[in-house]
Amino acid sequence: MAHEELPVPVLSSLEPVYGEGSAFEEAELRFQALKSKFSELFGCQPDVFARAPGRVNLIGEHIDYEGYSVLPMAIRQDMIVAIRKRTDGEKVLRIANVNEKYEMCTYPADPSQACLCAFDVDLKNHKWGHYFICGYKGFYEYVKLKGIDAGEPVGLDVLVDGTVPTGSGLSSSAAFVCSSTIAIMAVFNVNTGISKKEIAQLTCECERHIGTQSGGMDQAISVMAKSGFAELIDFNPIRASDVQLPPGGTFVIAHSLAESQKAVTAATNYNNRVVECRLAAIVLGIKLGMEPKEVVSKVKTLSDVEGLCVSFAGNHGSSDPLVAVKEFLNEAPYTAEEIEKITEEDLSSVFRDSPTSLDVLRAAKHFKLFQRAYHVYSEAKRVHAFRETVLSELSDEDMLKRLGDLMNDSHHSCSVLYECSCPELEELVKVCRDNGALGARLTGAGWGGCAVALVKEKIVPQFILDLKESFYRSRIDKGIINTNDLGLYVFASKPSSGAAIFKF
Ligand code: NG1
Repeated sequence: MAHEELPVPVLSSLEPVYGEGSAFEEAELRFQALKSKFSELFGCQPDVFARAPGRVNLIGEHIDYEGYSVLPMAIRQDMIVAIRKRTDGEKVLRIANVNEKYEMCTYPADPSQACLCAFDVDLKNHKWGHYFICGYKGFYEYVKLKGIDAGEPVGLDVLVDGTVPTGSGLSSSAAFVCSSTIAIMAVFNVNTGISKKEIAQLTCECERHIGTQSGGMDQAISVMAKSGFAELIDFNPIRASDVQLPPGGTFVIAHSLAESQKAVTAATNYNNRVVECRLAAIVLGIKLGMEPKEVVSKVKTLSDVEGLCVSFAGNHGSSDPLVAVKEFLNEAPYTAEEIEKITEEDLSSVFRDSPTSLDVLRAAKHFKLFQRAYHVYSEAKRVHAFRETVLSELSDEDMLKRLGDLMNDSHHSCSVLYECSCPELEELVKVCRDNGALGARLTGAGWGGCAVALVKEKIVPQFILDLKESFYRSRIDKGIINTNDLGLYVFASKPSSGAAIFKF
């Protein structure tokens, strides 16, 4: 059976996920600490645990929500959710964190209140516990849709332990939503018979409750990852294909120390780009002959009009959708009025069913359609070039060099065309390249967070030392970070395994 058709594994020991040696010992200590904190807080032991990893995206940025394939790998840093059903009849969810910086959050257990917005995920008052509620709301929507009887809602006690740095582009949010959703499914015994593929889709929809128009990459890799492999993730339908990375190269992840709060900045950053891509697709569709009314109702993403762009390119001796982008989209930013002349409809009416898109329209002064479409179509091609390079007959040396070049091109496009970089990331990427990386790029949504660098394995220790000197030293001196914490901000990473349920 294909890997994505299997259910999330239910394990009774930690080895299959954490391996042996020091990683295993560390995990054992973590689980013990989690159990004792749980009983200290709630007076009993958890019924079950679920873990889901963060990820680093190697290539394919800001294209998952446009329907294009991406190529991430899971990292060892993860989120563990310990959970039990309350037996005292109190219909309250108590969500605590081992890190005391995060205060305990409480919510009513009755899912119907979610529909009445009594505990609708409240963006104006963003709390860390909302990510658990994303999973909770999504779970109840799912069982209702599938006609599954999950029983009467009961109170839940939940304790969370995360090692994925937050706001870092390593998907702490998806690791949290996935581990929460899977823990809820496991505690209500509805996890058996549900494939990883279905859980990946469900958790993507769950995370949208936080208000970002998520594409699905993070949840897909967190649920479907396999130890030792990066994965090419396709969408519609979701599918994961193993990608064996060439020997001799290591991915080093380094934090720019600029934190990006994706949910809070959604209207000007993440969701803004989703809206700009939709507008670019709509304008292309109309310019390529579709009726404005038809385009507005049918065209959601740039992949929806790729066929038309390719046909147009075909008439000009090419198969590249960028030919149409260059012909039909202006490089100068568009005002809303300019786009409305083309769509023959108000933008607020085009997006009337999407409150988070209406927030974008209110915040935006103009829309850069040429640049966003150019990035998406070219980045989609780079993902396939990356995969083909890995499968090619090139020598390991040449292969690594080519992969590094593709990563550099991806960064350039993210920085210049998609404008999702920031000064700290620009400096860090340059420092990585100056210190011998074959390629380096921002990873994840950007606007802060981490860079990923491809480095020859034999120079990794020296590379990390050089990075410490040339990027982190001045920040340590300014007191921004502590020398002892450096290992949290810069580390080499191997592809780790996907989500799991633990019942001991
Ligand atoms: P981060 O912010 O790195 O978790 C986000 C999206 C992805 C993808 C990337 C950009 C969520 C949960 N994740 O990742 O789906 O669009 O940005 O490639 O919204």
